[in-house]
Amino acid sequence: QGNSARILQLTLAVIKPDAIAHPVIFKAVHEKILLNKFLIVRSKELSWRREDSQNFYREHSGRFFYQRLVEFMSSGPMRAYILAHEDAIQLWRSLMGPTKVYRARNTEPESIRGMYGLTDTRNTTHGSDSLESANREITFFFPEFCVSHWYQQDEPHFR
Ligand code: RTP
Ligand code: MG
Repeated sequence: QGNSARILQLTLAVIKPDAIAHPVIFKAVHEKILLNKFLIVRSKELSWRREDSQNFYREHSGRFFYQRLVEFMSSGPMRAYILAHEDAIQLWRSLMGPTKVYRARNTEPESIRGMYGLTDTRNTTHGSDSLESANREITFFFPEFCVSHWYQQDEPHFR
């Protein structure tokens, strides 16, 4: 990298209840964030009520796994992060690996889901999949955080 500035992008990452329930797994995932030199802009532990879970996953409301997804995501505490990095969205999604646990284990055994995913639903982490969803999801988890202000600041963009 040297002195060259790199443009940072924000993403929302969540360590889901299945991983928070196991401190060793939580620690391993958190260390992956640090090892990959993400800047942790915000981080908090929180729990969802059922309604929060339904609201967040509205787009999946017709899918066969929706009920179990809603139950699972409101079953216990999770940890949410606003992460900054060059190409943060793509980088975090590649570190997570595929959604389906059999695919993760077979094609990307070193990925987070490959190593720690329990089932297709209890799959350890969430990550935004586009700029639009990152902005929406950051605001969903951190309503007091202003994404556009963050991007307008010079200071955190270049390090
Ligand atoms: P995410 O939105 O959480 O980053 O995951 P994704 O794009 O990789 O997966 P998506 O298809 O959007 O599904 C959202 C979450 O629903 C749960 N899920 N369960 N067959 C199942 O039981 C099933 N399929 C998906 C997972 O928790 C997934 O992350
Ligand atoms: Mg998705």
